[in-house]
Amino acid sequence: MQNFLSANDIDDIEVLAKEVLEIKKSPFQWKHLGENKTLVLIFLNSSLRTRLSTQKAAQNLGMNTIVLNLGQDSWNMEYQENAIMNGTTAEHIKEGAAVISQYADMIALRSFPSLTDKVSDYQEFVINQFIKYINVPLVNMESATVHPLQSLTDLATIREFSTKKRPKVVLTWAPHIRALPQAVANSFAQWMNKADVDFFITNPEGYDLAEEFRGNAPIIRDQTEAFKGADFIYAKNWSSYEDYGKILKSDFDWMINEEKMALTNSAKFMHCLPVRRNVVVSDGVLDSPQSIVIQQAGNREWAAQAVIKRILEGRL
Ligand code: SN0
Repeated sequence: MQNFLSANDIDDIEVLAKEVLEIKKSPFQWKHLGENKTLVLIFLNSSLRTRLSTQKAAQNLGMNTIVLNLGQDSWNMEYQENAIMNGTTAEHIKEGAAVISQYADMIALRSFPSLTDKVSDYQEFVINQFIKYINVPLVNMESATVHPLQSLTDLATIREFSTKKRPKVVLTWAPHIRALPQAVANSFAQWMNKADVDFFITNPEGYDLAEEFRGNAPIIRDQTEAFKGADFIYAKNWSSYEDYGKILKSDFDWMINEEKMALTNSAKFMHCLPVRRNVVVSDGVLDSPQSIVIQQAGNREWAAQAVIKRILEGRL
């Protein structure tokens, strides 16, 4: 089955990023590819960009789309095998997933981590339970550990805005008031490690990402040092992986501001959104011409279209 779960499902991510930018130039020439086919989008969590861009991408390819907010519009799903279902869950994933795939030619799923059970989250328990019981391809719209549609968009956006062949790209941890998943940061690191860029990570102690995602990327403890000469600043908060799901110390000194951006090589500022103003990043940076967050979000549509198109063509 051709699932799009992470960078590991793609032979050459740079080629796919090029396809994203090609599709952007002329997106409506494959209307017949998805004719009479249906994409069911399942959300276990909130979504704005992913919800809209993935539907629009599928529609650009001629597909029908159905959106299901699981547990809100439908029955609460049970994921554990051999569960005695005398509690709050009314439908087991065995029937639920099998039934959904009766109506779908492709399924897209968003399922955030629990942030309490590290083993289950990092084994991708929920998305794997879906994969086990569906019989159509699955597109990951952010799972417990990764957000590949976002990362593909990020790589394409870097290529679109870069004046250099090999730009310096810095992933920086930023403050937040809530414990957020590591997925966006994990995924960005995984893609950047495979891309033709000079990639660095800066985060406070205790916030190192899992080795399987950060790879050999240098971790620089001094944020201002990391920013020097950067061509792209990619900001994101994440909760601790080591002390799993915890906020160790809300260090608001790590907010991205104009002073820090001035240390860079006129870097472009990127964030996956939603972003909390004046917590993660100052108004001054977000409202400056250096910020490309809106263009980045716009590219979500073409990235989703590139992935869905490849699956429809059977060449993911
Ligand atoms: C999610 C995350 O993984 O960090 C989705 C990002 C695409 N972000 C949030 O949950 C932000 C919520 C908040 O309260 O700011």
